[in-house]
Amino acid sequence: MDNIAKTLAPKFNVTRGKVRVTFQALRKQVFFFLVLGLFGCFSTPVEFDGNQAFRFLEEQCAFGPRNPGSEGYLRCRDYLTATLKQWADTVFYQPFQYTELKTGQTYELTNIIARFRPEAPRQIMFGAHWDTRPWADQDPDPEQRDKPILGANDGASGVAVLLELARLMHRKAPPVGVTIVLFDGEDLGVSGQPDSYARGALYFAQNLPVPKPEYAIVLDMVGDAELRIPIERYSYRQNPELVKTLWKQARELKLPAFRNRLAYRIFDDHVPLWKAAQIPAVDIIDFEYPNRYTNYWHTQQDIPENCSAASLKQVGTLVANHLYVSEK
Ligand code: 1BN
Ligand code: ZN
Repeated sequence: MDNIAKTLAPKFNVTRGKVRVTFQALRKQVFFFLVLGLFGCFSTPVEFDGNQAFRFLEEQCAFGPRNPGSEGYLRCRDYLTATLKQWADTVFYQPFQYTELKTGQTYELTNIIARFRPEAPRQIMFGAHWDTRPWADQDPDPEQRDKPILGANDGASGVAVLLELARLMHRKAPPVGVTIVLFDGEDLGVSGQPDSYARGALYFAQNLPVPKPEYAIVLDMVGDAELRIPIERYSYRQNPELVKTLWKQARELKLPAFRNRLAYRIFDDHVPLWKAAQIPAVDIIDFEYPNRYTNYWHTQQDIPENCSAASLKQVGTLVANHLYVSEK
């Protein structure tokens, strides 16, 4: 018997034919399981490398704007595919078409899908959009509004966190099966027509190429250097339990960006996942970029300098701990 087994083995006393466990041995056992239980509750948080995630953000931005059809888009698609292939069990494309409303142009688009432990009985999913907006239509300078954005935050940030999560899952297999979907065609929408956004998520949900996951966590605009993430309203409607679990976990992990209040309603990739496939999806999004007084969203100011490794680390820490601690 090894030492632990010896410590745990109760000492028996035989009195008038009855087997009795001595009080001392029982006390030792209770103490041991108490300590074990405490370690179970407060297991070491998983380390997430925010600096590495930030390098993934910079690498995407180094291709320039990644709006559909552009040179940066095609080169970035190859980069994301090759990067995920290093770590995932399988990587494949889901091609689709979309005719954009502003110019009438039809685009060939691609969702990029990477799977980890596809044989596992339980399956969950993480998503982020990899395309960037073809127009900086919110830019204060009218001259800039027809030019594409760089999309450091709106595009690259969510993907960067998921690439680092993929690298982590290669080193330590996740406790459940995980599908990462990098959606295309999220940002070809026109104002006032929410259905013209999130086209890749809609196509994915209408043509599920993987077994339906139990739920999805979508990341968008998570790189803002002034990160504040309230609870997005569609998320709370679609999956209140997951929202409560995530925001509680953020409090326990002392991640100050996560704010315990309900805020805006954003038609993002999580909405078609729920509407078209009943995947209860939650969006982690900071829509006030950088704050309520200034707006870099859909402008030429959506650049790496306005994002931070510390912000990516907070979001990555939450999703990694959710995956490895809550789902264990
Ligand atoms: C998020 C980032 N979205 C676009 N870029 C989704 C969105 C759709 C936000 C409509 C506002 C309005
Ligand atoms: Zn956008």
